[in-house]
Amino acid sequence: MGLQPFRRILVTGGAGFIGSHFVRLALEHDLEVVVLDKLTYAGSLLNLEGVLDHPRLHFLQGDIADPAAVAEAIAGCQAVVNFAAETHVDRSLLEPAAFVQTNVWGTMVLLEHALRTGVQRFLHVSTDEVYGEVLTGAAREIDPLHPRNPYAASKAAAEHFVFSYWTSYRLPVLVTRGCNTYGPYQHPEKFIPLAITNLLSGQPIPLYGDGLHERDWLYVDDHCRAIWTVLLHGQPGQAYNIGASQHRPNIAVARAIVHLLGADPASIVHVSDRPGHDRRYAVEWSKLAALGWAPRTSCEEGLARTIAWYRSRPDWWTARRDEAFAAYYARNYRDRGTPVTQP
Ligand code: NAD
Ligand code: TDX
Repeated sequence: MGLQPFRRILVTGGAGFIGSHFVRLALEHDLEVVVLDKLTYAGSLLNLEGVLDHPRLHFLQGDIADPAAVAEAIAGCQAVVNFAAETHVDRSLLEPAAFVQTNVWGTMVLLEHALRTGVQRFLHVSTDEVYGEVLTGAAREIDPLHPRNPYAASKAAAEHFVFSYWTSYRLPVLVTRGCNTYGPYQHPEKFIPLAITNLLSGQPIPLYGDGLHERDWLYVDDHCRAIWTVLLHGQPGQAYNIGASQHRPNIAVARAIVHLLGADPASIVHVSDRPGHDRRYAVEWSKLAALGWAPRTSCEEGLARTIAWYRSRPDWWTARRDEAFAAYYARNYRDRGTPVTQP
């Protein structure tokens, strides 16, 4: 496939964290970008600041599970990139139904419309969590899926439908399984922005369990370039892992953030563990490397950039953090018996 095959693409969830970075990347290329986003608590037009009035960007507020909204958004598009999802594991433990509705049923609605309109590419953004915990080594794309929390289960279920549309109807699908991603515009419910904004607010970092759970940390720009690479050069019907080879136990990430912010090491507080907390994720990403992609940002460099952004943007995160506390964290933390207080 040539380097610039699409005139118009649909990006669902393009007002969320990774989706909004991807929209910026896509607009650097000569194509029209349609964003369909429900603007849940996790999405915001502010995430698209600077490009919202771009002449090649078309924003539609709507639900991927709503056939009428999807029909309108997908018209004239040659490719779909599906970021839209409920994404927070802790929320999925409390309210799993929303995860099935958006992540599974919403994906089904998109697949149906993609089939009807005959798109050239349907890229579904999945996650390394579908493999379940990987205690040693690294998961390969051919490994079986063993999701262990409701979020991961909904992402795995969606993938099964996506691949069934390849097998059954030859819809040209692609799946990416990215590892833990961080950077500007990430909702402060997720670990790295939560740790940064808590310290900036004079609150401790609540570390689940012993803090030795390990994740591979991918800077958001690298994740977006990986998705772009797969969209253009991936083979239909295939999954591609996206890793960063920047594995760190959570406690090391917390210590790095404390150090970079010059905070008191005693600000790291162990709290009771997340139920069913996956001990370790790791993916083998040579299949994607063969398409010419490699991550460019080290964890240290990415963390420094991310901290600088959150330092400069309390206008972006303060209300989100307060809302998360009010709607969710107060309850979650109370259940965990942590010393964190609602601001
Ligand atoms: P996010 O929670 O920041 O954004 C999700 C976006 O989807 C929001 O803008 C929200 O409004 C929108 N949305 C939710 N439900 C919708 C619906 N029914 N219809 C339309 N829009 C809807 O998420 P993120 O961290 O940017 O993740 C994006 C994608 O990448 C997700 O599919 C997620 O599973 C996947 N992923 C995330 C990570 C990570 O570490 N953040 C890692 C691997 C994969
Ligand atoms: O307060 C916290 N304390 C803590 O110790 C939070 C919010 C998290 N953690 C731990 C749990 C995890 O081991 O930090 C690690 C990262 O947690 P999250 O940011 O919630 O991410 P995770 O559960 O690993 O899932 C993330 O990566 C895969 C994203 O949220 C998913 O959308 C993505 O698919």
